[in-house]
Amino acid sequence: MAIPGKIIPLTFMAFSALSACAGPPESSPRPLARGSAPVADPIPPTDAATEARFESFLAGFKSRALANGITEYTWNRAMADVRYNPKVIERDRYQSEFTKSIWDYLDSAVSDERVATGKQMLRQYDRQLNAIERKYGVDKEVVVAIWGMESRYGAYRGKTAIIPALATLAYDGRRGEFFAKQLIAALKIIQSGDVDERHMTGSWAGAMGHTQFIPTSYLSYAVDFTGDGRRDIWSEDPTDALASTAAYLARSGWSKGQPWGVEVILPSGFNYGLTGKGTKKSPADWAALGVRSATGGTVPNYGAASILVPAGAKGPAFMIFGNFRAISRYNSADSYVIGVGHLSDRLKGKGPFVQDWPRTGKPLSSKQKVELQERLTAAGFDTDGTDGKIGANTSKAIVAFQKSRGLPPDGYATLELLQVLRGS
Ligand SMILES: [Ca+2]
Repeated sequence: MAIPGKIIPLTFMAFSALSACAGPPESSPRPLARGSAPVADPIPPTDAATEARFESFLAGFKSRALANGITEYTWNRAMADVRYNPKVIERDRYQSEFTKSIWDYLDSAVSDERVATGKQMLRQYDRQLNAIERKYGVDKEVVVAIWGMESRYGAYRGKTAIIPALATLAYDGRRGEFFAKQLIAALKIIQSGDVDERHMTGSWAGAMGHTQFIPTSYLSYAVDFTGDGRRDIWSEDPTDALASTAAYLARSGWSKGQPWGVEVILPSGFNYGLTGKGTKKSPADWAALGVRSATGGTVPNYGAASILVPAGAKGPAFMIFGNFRAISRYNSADSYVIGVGHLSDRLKGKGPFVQDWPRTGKPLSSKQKVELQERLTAAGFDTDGTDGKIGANTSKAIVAFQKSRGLPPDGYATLELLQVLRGS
């Protein structure tokens, strides 16, 4: 998820994680596995006033933790050395400003190096990956692709001590309630005996281990695949983490044998009003509208599909299936899902995209997106709010505006479009 060197903004796994799974009782702490997690980076100092406010926040938070089933013993042990981590807040502020075009993102997400390393990992962990695929029915290449995206195959699992990081973010309050829940979930993990507070490391925003599970996702989906009684996603051996990711996708509705999506060519004169996740048709119905596979032939009937044009009419188009949604439970950004999907295809030996991206265009900044929404709404094309995020309502408004001006209605937000609006 959101660790340094990763590109997607604000990425968090399944907010909707459901029940906490019943871990082993906390009364019997077991010795930790050998070769365990990286040692956490030291926490830089902060001013005394902040530290004091933070301490008093934690004193208040303790009763909430206890009310949620955390024992006095776990709290005292896990919180003993917790300090405010100013670095985490720095990262949090920086991350929220980050924007990148989808092609720049995919260039690094699915680099030749990442494809080559992924293939090497498929060979190295062949036995474990085949066993995981058999058990969960999720393509091993997809699991490995997520591993590659989340931590560069385990190389960047993160060395931030998780409990202080989550406590700092819960105290900070920008997304305080989210991180308060993660903190309680993290304490539950420690209480279960799967890891101790010293070995619970990860990225600054609480994502942990090879496939960067946040604590609530860990509680819901992590599995012990090695059979040592411990769900260990932190140590060198990636087996439990990879199996946990497969379990997560299986529970997110993964359909065996179905691709995430297929690159397609849209016919000239295609109605871009039909693009987006809101419209679903069978591959045969899309074929009847002139949509064909980019690599030739017809798209097999994998089930109901939508058409995505992530960079507008001038870039590649994709026919996406239910498994696109399953991957998006891991991280909801379309570019992330396309990155995982494409990397998995490359790991299966398939080639790069047939169509190229419109690389001359620059992505809009958050500020420009807000301006676009304001101008659209003022011009009578309601975007239903101006949050700086281009969602379904804004796309619809753009399509309506483009139609009114005789522009190709692809619903895609560009600087050119903003300039047209500024001139109107
Ligand atoms: Ca294990």
